[in-house]
Amino acid sequence: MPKIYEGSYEGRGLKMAVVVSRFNSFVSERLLEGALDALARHNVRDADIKVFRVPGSFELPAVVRKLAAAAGFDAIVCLGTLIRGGTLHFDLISAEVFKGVAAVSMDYPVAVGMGVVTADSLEQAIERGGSKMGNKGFDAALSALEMANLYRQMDKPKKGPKRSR
Ligand code: INI
Repeated sequence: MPKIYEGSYEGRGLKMAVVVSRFNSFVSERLLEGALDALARHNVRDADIKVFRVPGSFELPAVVRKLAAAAGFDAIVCLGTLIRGGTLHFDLISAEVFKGVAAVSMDYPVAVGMGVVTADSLEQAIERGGSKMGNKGFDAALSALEMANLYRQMDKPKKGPKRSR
């Protein structure tokens, strides 16, 4: 049998940061509720969760990077809501947010859950904030837990025969 590495959703003892943008707060606050619900259901203690609020999604990557560099967290959950308007603004911000957060997840050994909704309309966004299409904040928190546990497994020292000197 091959040795399989796979993270569980167990959150006991994990230190979590949640970064949420206030823009389109009607949806983003539902994402935050979903993320906190997922963490509570998987045994993360309130005392081990810190929530950071930023003005808009554009500000998410910078704060996620600062938290990753501070190294006190096992995982960071990133939440925001981008809704397409009539100009290029949405496309420019969305691309930077996703690239920026992805770069942090590759530059630092910390798990990052991505729960930024990108929608063509408010209706689509609401569907992803706890209605028809689930809650992307809940999903992002679960992914963050799984990845944090996977990293823990990958970092465990390998068991093997003791070498004689
Ligand atoms: N920020 C969002 O989180 N969602 C949006 O839909 C959005 N739109 O469309 O403008 C948005 N803009 C604000 C941006 O993220 C910054 O906060 C702002 O530009 C100040 O730096």
